[in-house]
Amino acid sequence: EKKIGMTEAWLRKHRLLYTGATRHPFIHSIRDGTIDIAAFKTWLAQDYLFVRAFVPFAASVLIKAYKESDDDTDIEVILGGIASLKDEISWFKSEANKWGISLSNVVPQKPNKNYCGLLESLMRPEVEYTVAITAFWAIEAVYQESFAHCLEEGSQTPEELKEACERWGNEGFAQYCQSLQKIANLRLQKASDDELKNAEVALLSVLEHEVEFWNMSRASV
Ligand code: HMH
Repeated sequence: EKKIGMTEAWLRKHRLLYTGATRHPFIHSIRDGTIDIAAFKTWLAQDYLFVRAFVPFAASVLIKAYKESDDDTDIEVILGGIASLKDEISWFKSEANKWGISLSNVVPQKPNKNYCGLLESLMRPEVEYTVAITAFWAIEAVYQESFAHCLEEGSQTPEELKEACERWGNEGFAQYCQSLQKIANLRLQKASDDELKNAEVALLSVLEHEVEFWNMSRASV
């Protein structure tokens, strides 16, 4: 029998919060086709700003991996993630165009600002690699789990939203998230009590901000 990793143990421990982040009413409304398109548009514009802030955070995780990891493959996994962010930003632009949204005029809402503030705080050099990679994994995993749910058998996701769901719900993204989780688990196995505590706090912060981000999108209609 395979011993479960720390991240799996934490997701069990904080199951309610994790479910809140990955099975949010916003996600349910995509999946059952009742979503108000205005809410989707708000999400799209706000998430574009979030992703722009996520790039330097990802770069900071890469720097920490370079300095602190003894496993070369960590860099490759993180670099792959950064490379797909370039593609993601282009996708946001063309998707915004499709919906008639001007991204240059978007103002970040409070929950978005707060979430970007968390990213900023995790970018500080004194934040350990173990803590940063745990947060990085959690941020990606929430989107993977959420959007994959919209594509499962029996879902009634509107055709025009399927491409968005595919971005994070596809099998390749799922594997990338698993690679990040594996890295986090290996680091957490060797972490000090203090690092463990900080990583768990970071995970909880990510989950809370994700819930607020969905709430924001939904409240906009
Ligand atoms: C709010 N969380 C949010 N936006 C994203 N694009 C992701 C996670 C995944 O990259």
